[in-house]
Amino acid sequence: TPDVLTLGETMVLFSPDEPGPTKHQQTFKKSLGGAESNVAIALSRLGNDVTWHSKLGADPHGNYINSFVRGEGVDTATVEFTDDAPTGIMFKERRALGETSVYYYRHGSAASTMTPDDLPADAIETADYLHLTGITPALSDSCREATFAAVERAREAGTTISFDPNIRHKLWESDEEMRRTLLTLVEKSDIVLPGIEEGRTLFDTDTPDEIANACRDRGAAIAVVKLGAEGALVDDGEVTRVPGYEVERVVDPIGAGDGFAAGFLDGRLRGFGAVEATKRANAVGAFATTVTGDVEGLPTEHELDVFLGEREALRR
Ligand code: KDG
Repeated sequence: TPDVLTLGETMVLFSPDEPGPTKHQQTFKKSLGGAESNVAIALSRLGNDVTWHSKLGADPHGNYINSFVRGEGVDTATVEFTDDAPTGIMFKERRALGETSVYYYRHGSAASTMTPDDLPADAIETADYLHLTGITPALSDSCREATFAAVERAREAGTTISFDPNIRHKLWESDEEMRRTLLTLVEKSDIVLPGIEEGRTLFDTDTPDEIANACRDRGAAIAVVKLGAEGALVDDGEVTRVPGYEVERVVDPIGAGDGFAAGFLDGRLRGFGAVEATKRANAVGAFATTVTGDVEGLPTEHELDVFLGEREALRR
C-alpha cells in the first residue's frame, strides 16, 4: 500500500546544451519529463513509498524511463509496455531573453492509449493519496476516461485526491473543453494546487485568495495557489500567505510545480498542517528550478532538512 499513487505520461526529454532557438541546436542532453513521475521521484527522494503508473512503448526510450524511475526507488511494477505505440518525446527550448517553451512529439504515444482497464485498481484503493494532473485527461479520450475512472475509484475507497491542473494549452483542442474537464476534476479533488495563472484561466478571477476560494467553493478541502518566487497562498478554511525561498540562479522553472506538489504531500504524510506543508512545498519547488532538467535538482530528505535549517551540513 503506497503512500502516494500517481499516474500519467512520461517522455524522453531533450534539453539543448545552450539557450537559443531549437532550429539551430546541435546537441541536447537526454533526460526524462513527466509531471507525475517528477512528483513520484521527488516523493521517493524524500523517503516516501510511491507508485507511478503509466504505459510506455516497448522501445529503448520506454526502457530508459522505466529504469530511471525505478532506480529512484519508485514502484513501477504496474507500468505496461506496448509494441503498438512509441514512447513520447519532448524538447525544451530555453531562450536567453524569454521563457522556456516545449515541443511535444507525443500524439498517439503509448501513454495516450491508456484506458480505464489499465488502472492499478488495488493501489488506487489502498494508497493514502492519489495524485493526478490535468495533463492526463488532455492526452486522449481513453486517457480522460482513465483519469475519471481513477478518481471515482479513489473517492469510493476514501483515498485522498490531490490535483494539479497543469494547464498545457498545446494539448487541448479547445479552451472550453479544457476548462470544463479541469473544473470537474477540481470538484472531485480534496487538495487542489493551481498556479496563479492557471487559477485565473480556470476561474475568471484575479487574486490568489479569490482563486483559492473558488477551489474551495467547488469542494476542495485545501487549495494552495502557487505564486512562483513569492511562495504560495494556502486556504484550508483559514487563508495564509507562505513566502517562498530565494533562489540565486533560476535555471528553469519547469518542474517547480511538481516539486511543490511533492513537498506538500510529503508534509501532509508527516502529519504537518497545511501551512507547514506549504513551506515544505515552496522549498522543494525552489530546488527544482536550479537545473535544466525536471528531476535532477530535487532534494533528498537530508538535503531538504539542511536547507530548512533542521540539520547541519557536513560538507567535508
Ligand atoms: O511539470 C513539468 C512537465 O510539464 C514536464 O515534465 C512535461 O509532463 C510534461 C508535460 O506534459 O508537459
